[in-house]
Amino acid sequence: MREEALQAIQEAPDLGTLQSVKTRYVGKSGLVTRELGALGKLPPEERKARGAEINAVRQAIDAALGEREAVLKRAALDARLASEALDVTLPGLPLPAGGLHPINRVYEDLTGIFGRLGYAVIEGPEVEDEHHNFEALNVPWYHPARDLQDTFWLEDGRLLRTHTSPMQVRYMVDHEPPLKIVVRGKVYRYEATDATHEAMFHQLEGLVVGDGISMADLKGTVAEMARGLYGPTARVRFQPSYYPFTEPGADFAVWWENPRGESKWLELGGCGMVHPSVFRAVDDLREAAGKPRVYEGKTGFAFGLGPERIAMLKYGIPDIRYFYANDPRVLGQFRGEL
Ligand code: FA5
Repeated sequence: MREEALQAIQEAPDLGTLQSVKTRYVGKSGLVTRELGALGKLPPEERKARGAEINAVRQAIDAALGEREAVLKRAALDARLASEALDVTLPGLPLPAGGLHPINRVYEDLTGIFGRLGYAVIEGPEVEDEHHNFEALNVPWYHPARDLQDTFWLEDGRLLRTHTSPMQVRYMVDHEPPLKIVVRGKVYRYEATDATHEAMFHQLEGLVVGDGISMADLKGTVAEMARGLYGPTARVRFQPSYYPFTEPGADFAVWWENPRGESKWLELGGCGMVHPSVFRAVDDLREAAGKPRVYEGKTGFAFGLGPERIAMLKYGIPDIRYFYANDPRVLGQFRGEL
């Protein structure tokens, strides 16, 4: 039995087999254990010699089991280490990298410029109420200017904001002058789309309010923005225009040219001095909220522009709809660039 057991131990190929060999010989009802149990049935004079004999066998088996177990454990560990080894010299796998959407890159440029000029950068709700989007901005329901911004109405009477200007009102209701903010975010208009018009697009709104703010400040600020975008020789042009929430109002354009010699006036947005009716509407809302009226006698300017126009020229994108079609051939060109 001894030789047979030792051979089985030596030949056990893995720890599982070794365990069953162990059970077979020295387990609770193993062969050796049973022999030991049977000692009691032997006549006393044989018992001692037989006991010593079996114990020697058991010791030999235990020792062999211990050795074989150590060897097998070592082998199992070696195998695991070999299979889990990392070759740190292998070149890495390319990971799919995202990138900033071109509109966000233009926003980064713009908010960088205004951030350096000390403006706070804020956002606001895309679902608006009629009062903030129109009424408080001096556009009552019968005003023809409502036709200029065809509106997506929601079932509960609210709407998708048609411009970022309602944030002028919200911010002034919550803050006292002086203040300087730019608002970034999406706006929506119920419009037929074409190469330069989308039903969802973006705006950057600016608002500065204080004492003695003038049209000269507005022009200087827009010129500074243009220099920030297009360098120190950038030129801006203002043309009289009409917005119910400004008086006077203007449209502004920036002279754009690229190294290939292409150039044009880029109509960027609208601007003007904040209309006194807007300050009045803000003070009314403040009063209703238990806050002091603080906007009477203040002056300020505001502007709103479309970053899509800037991005189309900057990146040579011929159709605004490419920005939002989620075509990887377009957006993939901006991958990995931050
Ligand atoms: C406004 O939305 C005013 N709230 C801007 C403003 C703010 C004026 C503060 C005065 C004071 P307008 O509708 O012109 O104005 O839009 C402003 C800019 O948004 C446009 O110059 C253009 O760049 C962009 N824009 C307008 N409609 C679209 C459209 N459908 N698709 C893409 N860009 C558009």
